[in-house]
Formats: sequence, C-alpha cells, structure tokens
Amino acid sequence: MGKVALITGITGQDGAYLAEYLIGLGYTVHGIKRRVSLFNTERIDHLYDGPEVKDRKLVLHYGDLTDSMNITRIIQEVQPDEIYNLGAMSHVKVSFESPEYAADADGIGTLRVLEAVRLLGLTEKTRIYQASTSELYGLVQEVPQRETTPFYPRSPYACAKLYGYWITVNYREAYNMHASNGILFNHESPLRGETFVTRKITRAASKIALGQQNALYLGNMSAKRDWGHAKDYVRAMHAILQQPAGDDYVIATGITTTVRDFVTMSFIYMGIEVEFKGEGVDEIGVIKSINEDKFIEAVGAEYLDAFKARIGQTIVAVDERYFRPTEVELLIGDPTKSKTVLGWEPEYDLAALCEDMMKSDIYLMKKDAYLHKGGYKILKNLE
Ligand code: NAP
Ligand code: G4F
Repeated sequence: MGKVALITGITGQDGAYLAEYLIGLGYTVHGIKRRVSLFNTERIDHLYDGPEVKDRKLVLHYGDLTDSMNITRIIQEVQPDEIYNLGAMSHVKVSFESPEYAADADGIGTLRVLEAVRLLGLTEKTRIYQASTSELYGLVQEVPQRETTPFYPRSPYACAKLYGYWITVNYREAYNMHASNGILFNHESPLRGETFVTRKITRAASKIALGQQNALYLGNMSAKRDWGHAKDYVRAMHAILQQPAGDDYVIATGITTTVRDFVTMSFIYMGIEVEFKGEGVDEIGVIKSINEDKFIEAVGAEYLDAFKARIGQTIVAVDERYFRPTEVELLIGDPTKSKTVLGWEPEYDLAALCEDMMKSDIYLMKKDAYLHKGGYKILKNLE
C-alpha cells in the first residue's frame, strides 16, 4: 500500500507540483480546495480522474482553513500519513489590505490542522509539514539567513506565518509530534500566480515583445530575493517528512538578485537589451538594442519589425502603488542544513528558471491573442 498524503492549498503553485511529485512516488493524494464561483483547478486538472474511476490517485475535498470542523472532518476521513499545510493567503502586499483574514487562514489555520491531528489521536501516525517562509526574517538580522537567525516579520502575512511557525514547533515539543517547518525562500515557476513579481515580469515581457502591452509598471526594483524553482522546492518538502524526527529547515539557493536584474534577464532571453535610467520613482527602462536572431528564435520573425520600431522607447516604469508600507529589502538563505541533512540540491539556477517561465509565457500569450482574435471559432470549426 502506498502512503496517503493530504495537501491544503492543492490548487496553488506548490500544491500542484507537490501533488504531481507525490503521485509519481506512488502516493494517493487528497487535496483541499475552496468552493469558488469559477473552476480554479487548472494547475491540477491533468492529474485528476472523476469519481467513477477506481483507485484514484488524486481525490479533492471542499474545505477551508478558516473552518475547523471541516478541517477536522477531512483529516478524520482521509487518515493521512502526511499532511502538507500549504494553504494560505500568500500575497504579502494583499495581506496589508486583509490582515485579519491572513491571520485567520495562515496563523490560526495552522493551529486547526495541528489540533485536529492531536484530537483525532493521529499524533503517532500523521507527519505534518508547515509552509513557513523567508518573509519571517523580514528586516534581516543576519546575512545570509539560516535556521538560527532571529525573525523580524514586516507584514501581516509574515506575522501570521510567525504564529504558524511557532505553533508547529510547540506541538512538536509538547505532544512529540512529527511536525516540521520548511522555511522556504521565494520559489517561482510557469505556474506562479500572475501578481507575484517574477510572473508579472515574464508575462509582461512576453506581451511587450508580442505587441500586446506597452510597458511594465513595478514597485521597488531594488528589492533582492533568493529565487529558486518550485519543482525543486517541493522535493525538499517531501524529504523533510521522511526524516526520523520533525525539525526546521531553510530551503534556498544561496544566491540573491534584484527585481531589476530579473527584468533584465527576462528581456535578454528574447534578445532585448533594456537600459535603466533615473532613480527612485523616476527610474525607467528603455529598449537599447535588439539581437535579431535571438528575438526571432524566442518570439518569432513576424513580430520583429513592429518591435524594432520601439527602440529607444520606455518599456519599464515605477508605479508607487506597488510599494509596501514596510518592505523586505534583502533575502538570501543559507541552505547548508538542508543540503547536509536532507541531501537536497536544486536542479534549476536562476537563468534556467527564467527561461522556463519565459518560454511558457510567450507560448501562453500567443495562444491568448489567437483566441481573442476569434481563433476559438476556427478551432471549433475544425473539431
Ligand atoms: P499560492 O499559489 O498562492 O497557493 C495558495 C493556496 O492556498 C491556493 O490553493 C489557495 O486556494 C489556498 N488557500 C488560500 N486561502 C485558503 C483558505 N482559507 N483555506 C484553504 N486554502 C486556502 O501559494 P504557493 O506559492 O503555492 O505557496 C504555498 C505555501 O507556501 C503558502 O502557504 C505560502 O504562504 C508558502 N510559501 C510560499 C513561497 C513561495 O515563494 N511560493 C515561499 C515560502 C512560503 P485558491 O486557489 O482557492 O486561492
Ligand atoms: O513576488 P513578490 O510579491 O514576493 P514576496 O513579497 O517576496 O513574497 C513571496 O515570497 C515569500 C517568501 O519569501 C512567500 F512567503 C510569499 O507567500 C510570496 O510567495 O515580491 C518580491 C519583491 C518584493 O520586494 C516586492 O516589493 O518584489 C517587489 N516588487 C516590486 N515591484 C513587486 C513589484 N512585487 C509585486 N508582487 N509586484 C510588483 O509590481
């Protein structure tokens, strides 16, 4: 019999990659999804079979981390060997607008999962992974950040996750539970939500090259992040729960890059050189040159002439609306413990991550434009 895993937040970026990874390892995966007015299972549809199929590898349950009765009932029904608590209101900027909700879902939500396992008498059987975050380091007290670095959260999101972190440690110590925190630094992918900065950039860069968007507006371009690929990071989540005892681990690449440099990389993938001028809110990015062969290979010859006409124009600018009341300026993790204890090594570097995201977004933006122009009618007629 394979193991049974329960994933909260299965419809999100990490939930989707983790579900695929665990199914590949022979797990039966149960996921909790919220009831929403439109389908939001696009990231996991390829893994899902209808209830008529026998021995399904992926089973979905309606639920919400703000509803303890629901969480307790699902855990009782599923009797999981492993729980991955990935569900969260995960957007730092949005948490300033919905601080109470972030505290409920991200902070108390974690308690609901832990307490359900305890009350159901599953402390011996069920191992728990808590999706902790490098945002806990906030106003960083040490560079690079490691497991022992003191926390200094800088947003309602990070404050909520701070509670999630410590209640996980407390349940491990108080009830001898196999409960662990993965302190994950930023990880991205083609499945990343569209409003996180890397995906916002790769989508906008693709649209700008295809002539669908004029410019990209960003907040603090000097912020530095330690970015990895979500595919690599879900392997670490699983490895953490295979250890003999619960513990806390930093998962990071150890390399930090500014938002500005990620913009540069994304355009360079298409042969477009962007020159940054000015400072603060007046900073702009202008098209300096085009490597035509690279542009044709990445984007397509039919878009080249229109794009060449834009040389010298501004394609990146600052919009203060994207600034945060309190910012996290620098994150860089020290993954020594996860490398030594878990044997974890990332396969993607930042260039490979950026390429993966750009390839996917150029393809998606071309497909969207085709559908908007009435291409769906052509597809329908062909069926
Ligand atoms: P994501 O794409 O935003 O996915 C979040 C998931 O949580 C979605 O499935 C969402 O459902 C679900 N969710 C939101 N509120 C919920 C609630 N009240 N009850 C149940 N489910 C709820 O985030 P992600 O990037 O995959 O991140 C996964 C986890 O890791 C999150 O806890 C995040 O805070 C944490 N984390 C992420 C990173 C990163 O760089 N990606 C780094 C460190 C930690 P809907 O689809 O219905 O919205
Ligand atoms: O992509 P971001 O929104 O990610 P952030 O705030 O670092 O949070 C992500 O990573 C955390 C791990 O450290 C997770 F816990 C969390 O759930 C989430 O996945 O912003 C990255 C940086 C910030 O400094 C932000 O101010 O990019 C800066 N930025 C500049 N312009 C922008 C923008 N961020 C967004 N989202 N949009 C902008 O236009």
